[in-house]
Amino acid sequence: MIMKSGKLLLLLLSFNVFYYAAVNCAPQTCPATKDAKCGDSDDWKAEFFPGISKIKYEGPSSKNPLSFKWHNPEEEILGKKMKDWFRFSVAFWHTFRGTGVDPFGAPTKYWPWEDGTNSLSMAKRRMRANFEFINKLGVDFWCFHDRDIAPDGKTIEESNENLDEVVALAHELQRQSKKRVLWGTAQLFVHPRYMHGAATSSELAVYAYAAAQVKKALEVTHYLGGENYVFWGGREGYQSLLNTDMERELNHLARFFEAAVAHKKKIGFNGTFLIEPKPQEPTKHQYDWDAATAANFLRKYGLIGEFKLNIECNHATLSGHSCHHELETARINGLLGNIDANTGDPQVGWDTNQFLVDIQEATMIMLSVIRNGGIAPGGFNFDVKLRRESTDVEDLFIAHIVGMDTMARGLRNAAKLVEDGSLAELVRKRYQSFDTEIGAQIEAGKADFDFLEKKVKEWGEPKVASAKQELAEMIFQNAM
Ligand SMILES: [Mn+2]
Repeated sequence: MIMKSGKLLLLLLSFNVFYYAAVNCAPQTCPATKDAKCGDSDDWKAEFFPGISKIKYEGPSSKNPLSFKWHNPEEEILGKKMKDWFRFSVAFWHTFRGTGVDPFGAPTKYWPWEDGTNSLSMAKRRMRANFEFINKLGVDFWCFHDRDIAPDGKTIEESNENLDEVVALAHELQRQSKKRVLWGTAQLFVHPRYMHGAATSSELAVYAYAAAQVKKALEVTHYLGGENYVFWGGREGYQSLLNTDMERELNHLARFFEAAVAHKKKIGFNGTFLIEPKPQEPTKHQYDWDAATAANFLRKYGLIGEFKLNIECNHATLSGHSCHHELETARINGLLGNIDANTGDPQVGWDTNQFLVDIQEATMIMLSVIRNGGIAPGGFNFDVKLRRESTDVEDLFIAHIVGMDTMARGLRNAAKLVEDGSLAELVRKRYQSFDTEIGAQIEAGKADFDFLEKKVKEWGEPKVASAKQELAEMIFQNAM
């Protein structure tokens, strides 16, 4: 019973958003450098990551943990630079707001530049750290939630002013570094006002508040040159159908998205809108359950041309699918827009947001991306956090490096499979009975049941060929 309620608590609470509580109970850090560096100012005289220089490609034989072994950004694979296949992005919320707090334990990470507050000056110092990090890591993009980069105010006006101040700094840091926003988003799940949801809240005033927050988040994403905008409906779902008008909530969600599309056009924002499916956690049932559910929602409400999907691998496995399945479902519906490159743990039942280090999984992901002709204007966002027990500053780099190297190995392997062609040939052969005149008639919708019944009488019992699954697995594995 204790185990059971513990697990339930984890399911409800494990998204890493408890830094507000965490910050409040964290000791005032800046231990060694308190006088020199921390305080009311966002000044930080020294480097945030001293002793770590720009991460370079050193090749597979390198033993240097602060180097790429497989990701060689300028190298061409299948006619495209590796960096352009991936468009890697750092997620501000996990990398700079993650504290290691979990439902049973206090924060474990006290980065030297943090002063234990959620002040505006701290937000700006943290933004400078973000840009030093992405410069040294050598990624071109970053992603953010509004409330993670700037503190919530007492009123929406105050929140917007805080956001404007931090965004102005980010804009200047982007100009200096030539880094870009892959996507922005609004955090519509931490504040208690969103306890019933945001666009699907039973409270009209909360729906309006969410609209105002998304309006501002869209505007700052546009100002920062964001290439996409994401909707992750963390609390857009239900805990019980007994007290929920599901039809009305879904209608409200569609109206909310329509209004977002209208505002996007009004301000001239050309970025792609992305829905991020996830089946549950923190709600019992989230409306954007998986790619197929989200696609059906978009079709029903006539929004199919206005949105694509941001597929997150850990969300895929939570919904009972593989990441490859979700990517293929999005791709064949023309909806593959972005990938949140992470993974779960097969022995743990919640959204652990771990760095993806499984080379076979990375290869399957890259097979989908190659079939999709790439992922731009989306990219690979590291919606990923360090384990609670990983507490060194350099772990932030090591984790991203192994995540990037894993995807790079996936791309190299997938390219081998594409160039070799045996797997594609196996699939082609499997369906070759349809590469006939009658097959063409069926696929064109010109073969009615009377005609097919006549053929069956002519042909007799069909000969059925082997699916050759193990051969497919052998070919796949030989590319690793
Ligand atoms: Mn995500």
